Amino acid sequence: MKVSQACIGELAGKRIMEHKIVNDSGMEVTCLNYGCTITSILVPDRHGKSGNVVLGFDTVDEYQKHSPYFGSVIGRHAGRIKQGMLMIEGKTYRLAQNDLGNHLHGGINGFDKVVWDVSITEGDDSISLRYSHSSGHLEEGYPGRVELTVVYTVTNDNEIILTLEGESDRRTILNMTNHTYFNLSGDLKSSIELHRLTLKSDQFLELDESLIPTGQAVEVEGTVFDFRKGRVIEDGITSQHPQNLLAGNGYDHPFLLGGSDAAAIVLDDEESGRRLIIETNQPAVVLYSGNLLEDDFRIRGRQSGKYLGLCLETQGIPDAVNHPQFPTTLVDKGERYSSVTKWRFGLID
Ligand code: G6D
Repeated sequence: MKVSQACIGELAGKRIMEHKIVNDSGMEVTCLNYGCTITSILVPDRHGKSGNVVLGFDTVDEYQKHSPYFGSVIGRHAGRIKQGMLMIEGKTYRLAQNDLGNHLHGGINGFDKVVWDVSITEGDDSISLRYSHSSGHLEEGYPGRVELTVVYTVTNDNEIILTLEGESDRRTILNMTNHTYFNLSGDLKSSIELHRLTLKSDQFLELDESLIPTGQAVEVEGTVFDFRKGRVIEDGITSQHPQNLLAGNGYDHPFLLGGSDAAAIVLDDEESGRRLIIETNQPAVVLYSGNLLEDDFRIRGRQSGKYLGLCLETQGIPDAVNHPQFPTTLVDKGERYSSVTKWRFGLID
């Protein structure tokens, strides 16, 4: 395996570092310390032809101008929090309201817009990029000073292991994820309507009109939210189910996972033969099918637009602070928050 690095600019007095990791079978992963952003993942199709399977840009300027979180780490809290209102130990905190009066994805200057410190660790069969950042008390309104690390480990088995960790000096909330948009066709050859998802989840969370969980978990049985035996994304795009219509003709929903790593998530693209298998220690995964992707910019030459990529954001449950029936996203002083997710790229059997 080999890793190379280059400085591609400067932001707020810090160097923007690009790292490119190539494993022994030719898989190539490129990342920036701007938002711990994964900008490109090159893996082969069934004919051995390599192609990029994620949405991303080549310049930081494009990320700043156009990116709806392409490939970036999200925090302190992924998803929405109603009206940005956070009550902890009887004290109310007002988080940045950056989405129709609600808080979304860590606020105006969330972790996706931070220039992180970065170091490299090389192992026999893996190379890791270790990003670190200290988020100050009351940044974006969140209580607590939090020391954060994000580690991306690329292995010779065509895996990327994402380890998102944090520790706070007082009780706060932490719920991080990576917001990569996958498109397994390779180099955006087609959009993701015919991608097939298999997800062993019995329930999804109903959303209200501002896309915040109502607190109601809904059985997937008999609906286009039932991915237990595999289903193409197009079913939710063409569906008249009120929740698909509400999301802008598609999915934007948290699905509850069984809490065990056995709840593997499998994404297939029949055309190219590429397969992505995701395992996680998180209680939920948000499936977002790119319903709201704008079409006023280009992505490496290809016009952007709805359904050009889909996200599988493994995480805690959005707005859980306002729904005590959900697993909590609160962390105590000195408690180690740790989210571990593994992406494994291969071919459909
Ligand atoms: C929209 O509702 C969706 C979010 O789920 C997504 O993360 C964002 O676009 C990029 O706000």
